[in-house]
Amino acid sequence: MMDRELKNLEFQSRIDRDEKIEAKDWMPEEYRKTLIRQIGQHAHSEIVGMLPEGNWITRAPSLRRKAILLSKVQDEAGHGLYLYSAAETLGIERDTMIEELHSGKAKYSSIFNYPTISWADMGAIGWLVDGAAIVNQVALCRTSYGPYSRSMVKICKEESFHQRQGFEIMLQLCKGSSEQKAMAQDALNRWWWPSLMMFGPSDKDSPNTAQSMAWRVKRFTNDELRQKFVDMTVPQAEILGITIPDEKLKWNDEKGQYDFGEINWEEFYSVVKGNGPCNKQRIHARKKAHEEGQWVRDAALAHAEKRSKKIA
Ligand code: BYC
Repeated sequence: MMDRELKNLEFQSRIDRDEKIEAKDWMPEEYRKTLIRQIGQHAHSEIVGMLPEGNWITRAPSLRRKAILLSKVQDEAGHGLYLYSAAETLGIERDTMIEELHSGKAKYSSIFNYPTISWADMGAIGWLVDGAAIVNQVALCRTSYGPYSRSMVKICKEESFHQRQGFEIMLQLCKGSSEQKAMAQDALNRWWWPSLMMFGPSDKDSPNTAQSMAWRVKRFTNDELRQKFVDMTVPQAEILGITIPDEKLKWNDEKGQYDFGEINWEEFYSVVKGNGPCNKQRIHARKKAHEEGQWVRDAALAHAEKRSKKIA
């Protein structure tokens, strides 16, 4: 048997025993590539994900809301940093990942290409988008790559606070005037379907799922996680007293889960390809921030060089 084949077999049996793979361990090149792709995309999503909410920091309705939103958005920056660091352990440079985001080569979550047009969108994002992120990320706490799995544990703790703050905004609006309740309903109408799309294409159209499941990079398929999210969220909408915009949504007693309508996959692929309502705006904002931060990177490098000369 070839050396590589043997190594692959050994690697798979470590995965099957649920051992964590660490940065310096041998791994198949395709495993490394898959992780760089997924963790890189995940990191970019956190950073681009700061933009739609950042849009409301200056317009939050009270000082309390402003302080909470500000720290939530800062948390997202922290999540991005843990994830870039986790990806770097696989041998990719952060600069390369950032270039790939800016050139459109690397993806980020489709959800952040939708606009945030009212304060209720801050509630809907926390409740639905962070809610979907938790369902996905709790599963990723058991992913096979050690550095990714450990960063997920820390991120999930903060994410559950984010989800509750979003739900609380929705609850306040739903207990308020009829105009406020209508704002909450409108936000749910606009964010529901894009939130379901966050889980990715349906299993039959997901090219990466089978291999990622075999490597235990993913612990559940896209459709399994989407179903968990729907089952968890429907009772929460009932508490709020607002209606999920899906006529086909119905409890299925036999399966013990909710049935729901078909996702508009045309819209999903169009957003992923760069043609969503805000794709261009988001990449423009990221490039501008990167260029404007050049002096900070230059200063940090100059400082590091000076220190290393002193130590030598
Ligand atoms: N948007 O074979 P598939 C957050 C791509 S941030 C765009 O199923 P995979 C938050 C996919 O990359 C949360 N692209 O892929 C932050 C693949 O393309 P490539 C972000 C998508 O990787 C701030 C192709 O479609 N979470 O929570 O097995 C404020 C085929 O898909 C999307 C993560 O990134 C999408 N929605 O499964 C608030 C979680 N879906 O790369 C909140 C980590 C799929 O082959 N990532 N694509 O060209 C994952 O769990 C998996 O990568 C996915 C996709 C489930 C997303």
